[in-house]
This record gives sequence, C-alpha cells and structure tokens, in this order.
Amino acid sequence: MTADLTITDVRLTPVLISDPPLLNTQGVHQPYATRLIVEVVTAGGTCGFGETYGDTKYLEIARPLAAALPGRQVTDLNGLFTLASGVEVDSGRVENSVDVGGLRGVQTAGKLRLSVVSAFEVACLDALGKARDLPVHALLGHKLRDRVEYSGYLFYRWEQHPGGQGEPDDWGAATDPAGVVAQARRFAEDYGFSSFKLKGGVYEPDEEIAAVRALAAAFPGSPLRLDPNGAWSVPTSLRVAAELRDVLQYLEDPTSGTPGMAEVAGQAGVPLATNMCVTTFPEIPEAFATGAVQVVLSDHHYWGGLHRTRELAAVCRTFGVGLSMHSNTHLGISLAAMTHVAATVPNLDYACDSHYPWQAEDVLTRRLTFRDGCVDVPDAPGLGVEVDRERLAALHQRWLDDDGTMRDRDDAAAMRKADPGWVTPGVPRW
Ligand code: GKR
Ligand code: MG
Repeated sequence: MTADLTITDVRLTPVLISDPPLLNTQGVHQPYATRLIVEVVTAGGTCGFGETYGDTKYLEIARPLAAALPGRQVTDLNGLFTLASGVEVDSGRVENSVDVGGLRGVQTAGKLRLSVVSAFEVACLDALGKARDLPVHALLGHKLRDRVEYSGYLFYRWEQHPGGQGEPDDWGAATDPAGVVAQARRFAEDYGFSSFKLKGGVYEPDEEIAAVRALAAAFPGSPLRLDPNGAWSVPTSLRVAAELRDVLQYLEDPTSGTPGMAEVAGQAGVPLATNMCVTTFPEIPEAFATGAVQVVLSDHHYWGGLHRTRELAAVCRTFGVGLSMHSNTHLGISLAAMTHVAATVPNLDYACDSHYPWQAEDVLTRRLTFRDGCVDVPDAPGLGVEVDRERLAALHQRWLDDDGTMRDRDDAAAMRKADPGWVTPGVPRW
C-alpha cells in the first residue's frame, strides 16, 4: 500500500543557536543566531524537515504559508511558489538598494518569499524521500558524486563577544595574518579542508591582502578566495586583484552592484564570484551580458530550494559561468540539503563554503562531519538526518526566552556593544 502523502500539519519552530563573534563589513555576529525549522507531517505519519532564516520577516511569510499547506500533497512542490506569491510582504521589510541591502545584496519581497519556500520544499522532499525510502538526491535525479567538497570558511574574529555574552569557545582571536593562518591550520587539521575562503571587508584592504599572502605562503597551491561583501570601490577592487591575482581562485563580491562588478571583471585578471549581485533569476541577464560574474554562488535558501538550484546550474552551464555555493549561519538540516543538491549538479565547479564548523550547536541527533574537507552524501531515506526533539525544544526555549534582541540578525547592533559609535558603513567603504 502506498503511503498517504497528504500534508496534515506544518510545524514552525524558530530557534536561537550560539554563534561566535565573527566579523564582517557590517559588524560582528550576535552571540545567538536565529534559524527556522520547518516540519511537514503527512497523513501517512511521515515527518520531513527543512531549515531557513528565522528572522521575523521570514516568520511573517512562513506562518501563512504553513497554514495554507494542510490538504495538499508533499509532491506539489511547484504549488509552494504559487501559494507563497499570494503572501503579502510588509514593504518595511524590503530593501531595494545595494547600499542598504546588507550581506545578501538587494532584498526584495520575492527574495524573502523564496528563502521561506526553500525550507518548505526541503521539508517536503525529506518527507517524500522517507515515505518512498529514497534519499533526497535520488528524488533530484540521483547523485553524481559520493562526497561534496567544502572550503574552510575563515573569519576575522574576536576571542569572545563584547561583555562575555554567549557561549565561549576555544578558537581564540584572529585579527591579523598570523591569526588567520592559525585558524586555517586548525580547519585543515580538524576537517581536512584544502581550500579556504576569507571573509574580508573588515580591515583596511592592505591588511587583508597581507592575510591572503600569508595563507598562500602557509598553504602553497591551495585555492584561496577573499570576500569583502561589496565593501570596496572599483579602483580598490582592481588594486586588490592586481596584488593577489596569482594566488586567488576567485575574488568574491569585491564591489557592490552589477555595473561595478562588470567594470572590475573587465580588468581584474581573476574570476569574480557573487552571492550578492546575482541572487535571483531576473538578475542574471544583465550580469551575464556584461560579464560581471564568472562564478555564481548559489544558496538554495535564496534561490527557492533544491530544484531551483538545479535550474540555476543549467543556466550557468548554458552560459559557461561557473557555479559553487555560499552559506550563512546554518544547522545540519541545511548542510544535508546543500550536500544532496550539490551531489546532483554536474557543473559544481568549486568547493562549496559552509559556516557549519562554526556552529557548536545543532538540532540533529548525529551531526554531519567533514572528512578530507568533504561531506559524504547521505544515502538514508530523505535528507538522511534525524532531528533530536529535545535539542530542538531547548533551542526553541532560548528563542522564547529572548527579550527580542537576538531574534533578528543585526551585526551592527552587536558591534555597537564594543564600539558605541558604530554605524553600518555605506558602500564603498574603501
Ligand atoms: O556570516 O558574516 C557572515 C557572512 O558575511 C554571510 O552573511 C554572507 O552572506 O557568507 C556570506 C557571503 O559569502 O557573503
Ligand atoms: Mg559572499
């Protein structure tokens, strides 16, 4: 008898997870980061899980979407987009300019909806896979590789959060080239990463050039990337590119906006990657026509899920543009989803990046692990991960107990705890 795949219930569980004091051009990570866990339950008794951003603006979309799902089939993935397009988004949540768009570029209502749909899509695929006894990668056409390679994602960071808030860790500070190299060595030893991405835009460009040079000297031949999240002007970007072109695999979002990226790309002598100026399909034509980006960093959350990520891969293949993946703070459900889809994409041209090694907490009974810099593609049904309901409840309780200050990501507010005069820098910063 086939299982009844009708959705009977959708549970939304926002959580707060500990996050280290990682620095970026806008400020510093808060002691706790929010994620939303989406659980879809079928009439046949199967549960499927997905994960996405948990800030209020995403919850506001997730709640009506969750309410609309009971009675529908977990196989009706296309219907999720239709349903979501009917959900009103408060205009105050939308940022239409690259100057204020933050670390993810321009933030439109459509993009917020897609980030929410992605978690529902993944939850439905997880449930469907479990009901059919198939791994998610098989539902996407089957894996093409058994392991997916990730790069070590290096951050400038402080030893602890201002005022000692949050959960301590033993990584120590990394605020100069020696600290960055020490962090990379531990990443290489603990997880086997052999390519590295440094989050830049934090210090003067010359200091970050020195850090990448130090990495190149410590790890000769390793692919390296630097990502200032659009903080530099076109001339600064070109200067950094000239200084580092012999050691960089690619330069990620050196400057903000597609026209500026096109100007840099024309003369940089190194490929440009983005997770800021190409984050939706409508942004592709201008960027590809002007040669602004040579690598698109997909993120299944932005792009609306795993099927849409495969559609993006097809477009990139068609235009000879490279593809890889970027990440934000995330848990194991998302790492599993990233790994499944990455395993099915023929043109995954570069190691993906993941914040996961920075996350000491998770909602899984058994965390995914990196070996030789890779995650094994799960072959168990669905995503192949199991949610620990006690952990989920504890992390949700932390969200319930929060006074509201951590429920929405605000790296500038966290920075003001150390530097009261801090305001989010405009672009270009340098
Ligand atoms: O976690 O600070 C961070 C990153 O800057 C993140 O927010 C970015 O979205 O990692 C991302 C990136 O590659 O731009
Ligand atoms: Mg980036």
